[in-house]
Amino acid sequence: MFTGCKQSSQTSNNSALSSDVASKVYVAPGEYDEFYAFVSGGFSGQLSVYGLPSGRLLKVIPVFSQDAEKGYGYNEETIPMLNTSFGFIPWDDAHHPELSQTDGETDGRWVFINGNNTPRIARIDLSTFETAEIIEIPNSGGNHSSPFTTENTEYVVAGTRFAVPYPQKDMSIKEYKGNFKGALTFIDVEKESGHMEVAFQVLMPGFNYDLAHSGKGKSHGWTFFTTYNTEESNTLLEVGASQNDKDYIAAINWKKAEEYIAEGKFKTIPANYAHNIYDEKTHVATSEMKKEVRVLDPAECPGLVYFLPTPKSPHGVDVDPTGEYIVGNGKLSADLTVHSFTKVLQAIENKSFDGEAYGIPILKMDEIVAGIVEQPGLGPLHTEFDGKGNAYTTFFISSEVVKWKVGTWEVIDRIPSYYSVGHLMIPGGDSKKPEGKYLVALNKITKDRYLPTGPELNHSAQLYDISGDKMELLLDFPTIGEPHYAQGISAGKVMSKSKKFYPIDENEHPHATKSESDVKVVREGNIVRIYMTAIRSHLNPDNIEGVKVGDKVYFHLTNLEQDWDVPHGFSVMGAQNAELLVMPGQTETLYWEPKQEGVYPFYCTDFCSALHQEMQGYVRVSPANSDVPVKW
Ligand code: K7E
Ligand code: RUQ
Ligand code: CUA
Repeated sequence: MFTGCKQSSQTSNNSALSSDVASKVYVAPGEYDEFYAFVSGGFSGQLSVYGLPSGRLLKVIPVFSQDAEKGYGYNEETIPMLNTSFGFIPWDDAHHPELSQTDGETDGRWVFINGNNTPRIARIDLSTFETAEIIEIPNSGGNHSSPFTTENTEYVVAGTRFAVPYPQKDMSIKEYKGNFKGALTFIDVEKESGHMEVAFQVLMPGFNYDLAHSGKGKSHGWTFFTTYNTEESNTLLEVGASQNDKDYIAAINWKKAEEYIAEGKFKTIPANYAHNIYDEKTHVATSEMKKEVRVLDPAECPGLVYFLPTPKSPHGVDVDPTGEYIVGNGKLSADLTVHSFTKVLQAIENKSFDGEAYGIPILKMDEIVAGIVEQPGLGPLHTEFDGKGNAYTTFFISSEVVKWKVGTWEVIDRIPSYYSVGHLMIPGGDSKKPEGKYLVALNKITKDRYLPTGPELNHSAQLYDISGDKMELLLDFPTIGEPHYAQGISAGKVMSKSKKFYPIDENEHPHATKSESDVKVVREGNIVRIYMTAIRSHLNPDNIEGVKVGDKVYFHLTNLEQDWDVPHGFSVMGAQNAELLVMPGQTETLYWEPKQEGVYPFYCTDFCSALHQEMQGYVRVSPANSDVPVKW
């Protein structure tokens, strides 16, 4: 029997919430949140932005997927952003947002995110909250251990999940072992502009490379990647990947890699990958195809890579704020293994190896382990830090977050998650300076937490207060797509840089119309370009004649507003490509192929003023052989 609004069994534990919980998440109308949270959109291909502690959704930034709401991937300016060596790919699976860092601290300039399926890394500019750049990763498959940054954003890394033939070619899958390779890619990020270039790849054995994190402090200069399927099995059905009771964390000395590159110890191999940049001045994206990549072979580069044995298919690898401890979250293990970076360096110096794999030395596990967190839970996936000497690990199977002490390895608190938590996020929790006030658990299963919405429920995030000794659950909020990782940053670091509009006199779009007196319609063969402006409250020109069936029509709409939050939208009846949503001072282009004669209305799609409904007009479409002249 239905007994009221509260679902009886599962939510009963909410009665344990203390009475001041509501005030801890209450952000009064008109007040700002304390933190931004950037949450991956998983299979939505996007990145969502929330305020913490309120859990309010502030924005969805389209990255790898077309977004009709903003015209992203539909307008002519952003279509090239989704170009790849496989053609125009308007979808991806986005997993790990990662904020740029300076001196190991989040700096609020950019956030990077990986596309798994068609290997790509995007950079989002946090002054505009727009995707500024996307680079494809060559000879990679399932770009999962990405895009973790180094301490000064010298690089973001992109590790392949799947080993693939390198370079790609047709061959039998049965010949996987020894022939398929895993490329770990280091992408150079330019200090000022943030522009990305593939600096080099390290060609690794055919394992699966799952996750990564770079060193910091004393381990600055190194990046750690977890591996699974170190048996190099081409099938993971049944036993498959879990035969070995230890897999490895691959430790890459990228400073050493830079030396080898400088000495010319690399091979240049053919590669085919797209690099797409959204130009800051024109607001037009261009796509360039790159043709080769520099590759380092660890067997020929001593000191470049070491393997750290780590029990049972480690998933996340997380480095504590000092850079000393490297946590391997062995997802099939009951314990958490923590390595000491100091001991790793000693073992390397003593050449105390336990054999090698493909020329890569394997360290002895008992010589590098700093400590073991014993039996903290089941199915550890990811760990973050609060900057006060504590670590927090998610346990997928036992569905909880466990707090433990770095150095003593004792469990000091645990709290359930609803349900089956994957990643977790503490603002700055993977940097040198965590802002350890809140923790967000990103859950895989929602079930009875929200009003039922049919078979599919939005994934749930949960906000915990971690400022005291005991973790406290404060809030549930739904997310978009599947949230894998997230990043958080105190609001002040971002909002001070946030742009309010684009100065119209700096608009260098090739088809901009900077004044209403310059509007026009131009025919070149069967191409018709309509140079239109929008300002409250008219679209100009609003009566257009001389377009014919079969023409290729470009509406180049410039928004002349110079004020915060006054976009104008645009679409025309029968438009094949969604709409435009043009920011103040910007120009965007809607491409349209009229298929039938008639008179077609168009209008502004964003309610912008009292006379918004008056922002409308008509375009007349005449038969292909008509002699109606172009007029406006
Ligand atoms: Cu653990 Cu793709 Cu980071 Cu999801 S992965 S949980
Ligand atoms: S109109 S305010 Cu369609 Cu009522 Cu929107
Ligand atoms: Cu412009 Cu509505």
